[in-house]
Amino acid sequence: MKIGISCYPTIGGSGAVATELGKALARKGHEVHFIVTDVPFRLGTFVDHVYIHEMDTTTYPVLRTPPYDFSLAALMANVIDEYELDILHAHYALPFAVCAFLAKQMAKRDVKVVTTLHGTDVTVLAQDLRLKQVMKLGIEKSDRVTAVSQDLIAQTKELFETDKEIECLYNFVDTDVFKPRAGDEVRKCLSRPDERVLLHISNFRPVKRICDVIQIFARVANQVNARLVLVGEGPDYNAARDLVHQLNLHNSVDFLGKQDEVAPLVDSADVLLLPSEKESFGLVALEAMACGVPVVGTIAGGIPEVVQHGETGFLSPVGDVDQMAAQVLQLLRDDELYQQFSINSRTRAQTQFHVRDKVGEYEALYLRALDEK
Ligand code: GMT
Repeated sequence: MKIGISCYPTIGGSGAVATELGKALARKGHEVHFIVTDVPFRLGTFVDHVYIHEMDTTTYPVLRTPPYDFSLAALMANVIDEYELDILHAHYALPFAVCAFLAKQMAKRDVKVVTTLHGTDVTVLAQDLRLKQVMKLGIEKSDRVTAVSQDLIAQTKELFETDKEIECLYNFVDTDVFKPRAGDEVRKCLSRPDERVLLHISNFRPVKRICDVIQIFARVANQVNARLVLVGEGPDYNAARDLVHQLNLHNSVDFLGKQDEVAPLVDSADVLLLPSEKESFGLVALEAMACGVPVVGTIAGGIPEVVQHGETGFLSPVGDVDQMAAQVLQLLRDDELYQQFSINSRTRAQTQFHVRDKVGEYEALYLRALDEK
């Protein structure tokens, strides 16, 4: 098949999933065209059968804002016709599904539009009633719609009051890349030999509750020798730094900023913390599980569909930092329990969320879309 993919190329779960999907499809011999504003961060080195079409938009003094979405739709239409695309896969309802709808009207070729909902588009952007109308159009005019968890499907149906069929296609992980610690090199750089390592990776948006991460760590570090590694940047970065200083934790908390390649960091951790208040899936939780790293997080959104409470990690109500700290301590103090959770985590990632299986599910979905007149 010839497949176009449009996504946010910046660091984040949706961009990572879209890019890994494109790479995996290309490795299976499909022709993949990324239609993007920048080269996606996870693309890495050259991949055969992958083509990048970078968008350029018009700026002119009379235009108060560049017509970004129209430029993207026009580029999509060009790529559809020029490269004879069969499928255009939009990751995020806004703007990509809407641009794809526009492109379909402009293109001469009958491309099928598949939209994948990743969460923020539905749970945050749809709060704006004007955007909600536009997003609803994008969703309903797509030939096929998928969401990354059952929870996100339920939320989408309720928020948009739509009967549109939405299929659940879980995110996936390459368990050859995310695997239990290969060597101790990164771990040695991150921490002292006697320290336990807690890790959090996110874009530091308020929904990630970064201050809860620090409060959990403060309680854990009070009992055991531990280090907190924070990866990412975002709006709550300064609040996080302030809290670390206020709690006098600056000698045991490291801010690593944005990192393109997270696998060596994830596999160096003992526990991943994900205390989000909204999370459609939690890709980083899956990546941790693939590395055999148990997750302590919240019963929020799609997290319980990824992390099994009492099997691969522990989940608590949002904001219950005391309980989450107690759960981290339970894992760190009980070697047998820790080993069992670690094995369960890796097994679950390999059997339920393997890239090979999920890419096969996307291919089947594309073929079903193409079968429809
Ligand atoms: O978590 C974020 O804020 C980034 C966001 C994104 O758009 O990349 O992640 C969303 O999509 C990921 C991939 O499907 C999911 O794993 C995240 O759970 C989801 N984030 C939220 O729902 C808050």
